[in-house]
Amino acid sequence: MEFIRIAEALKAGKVNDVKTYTEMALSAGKEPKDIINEGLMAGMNVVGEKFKNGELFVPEVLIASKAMNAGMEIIKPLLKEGDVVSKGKCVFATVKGDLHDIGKKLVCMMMESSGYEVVDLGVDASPEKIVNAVKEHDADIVGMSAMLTTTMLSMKKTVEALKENGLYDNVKVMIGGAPVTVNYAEEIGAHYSPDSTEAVELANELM
Ligand code: B12
Repeated sequence: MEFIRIAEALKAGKVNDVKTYTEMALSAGKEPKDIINEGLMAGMNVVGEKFKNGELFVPEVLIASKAMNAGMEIIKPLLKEGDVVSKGKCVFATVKGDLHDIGKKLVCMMMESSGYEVVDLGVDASPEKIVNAVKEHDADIVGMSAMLTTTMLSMKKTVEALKENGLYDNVKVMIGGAPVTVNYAEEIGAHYSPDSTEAVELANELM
């Protein structure tokens, strides 16, 4: 019952209700990892599917993700080591010269709710910044977003920089954004996904 209430409140983007029901579930003795998996993530998975099918739009997804984060903030300090098994470490960024971040944030959020650890470098990230973050965090996946035809070129530069630094063979590169195509991804040595739900499926295949 507690889990259903959390999932329903998350789907409706009711941030305060998600907080309240999460706290109530904890008071009722529910395990933090069950609250995440059967409450928060169960709700978010439905949101992801509906977004993919065109039944929900960006503002609703952003509000749902805010509700998810509100629940996660309460749970995070209570998680025991081993409760959440990380599927892999990812570094995400919108590439140099590009300030669009709504799509990238959605992808990051879906990856996190699917069990990946995500380091989000924000927008306007240079190849050097991305390379340094991959080194620092020993990343398994690099995700790059570009929304402008002009900034797509920075994706290629970043792949080249990963190669020059001997990192390319140890990391999977995923790219996306409105002007990006599967052909471009193949050309530069990366993997493509058209949206956030398929991005998670792609990451699962690559890992
Ligand atoms: C919102 C928006 C803005 C906002 C951005 C706010 C923000 N915080 O992001 C603002 C107003 C700042 C803006 C500015 C500009 N914009 Co603008 N913008 C848009 C708009 C309307 C929507 C983009 C969006 O958020 N879509 C919703 C999200 C959910 O979709 P998405 O980003 O595509 O992401 C999904 C997938 O692509 C994929 N994905 C995305 N990233 C990644 C990464 C990985 C790794 C993977 C696997 C998948 C993936 O998954 C996401 C979720 O499903 C688009 C129009 C459009 N049709 O795209 C124009 C658009 C992208 N903008 C455009 C332009 C020209 C500009 C400006 C140059 C305008 C100007 N003259 O100043 C500036 C550039 C600023 C800069 N340097 O970046 C053009 C680009 C044209 C081109 N082909 O180059 C577009 C296409 C509009 C148009 N038709 O002209 N913009």
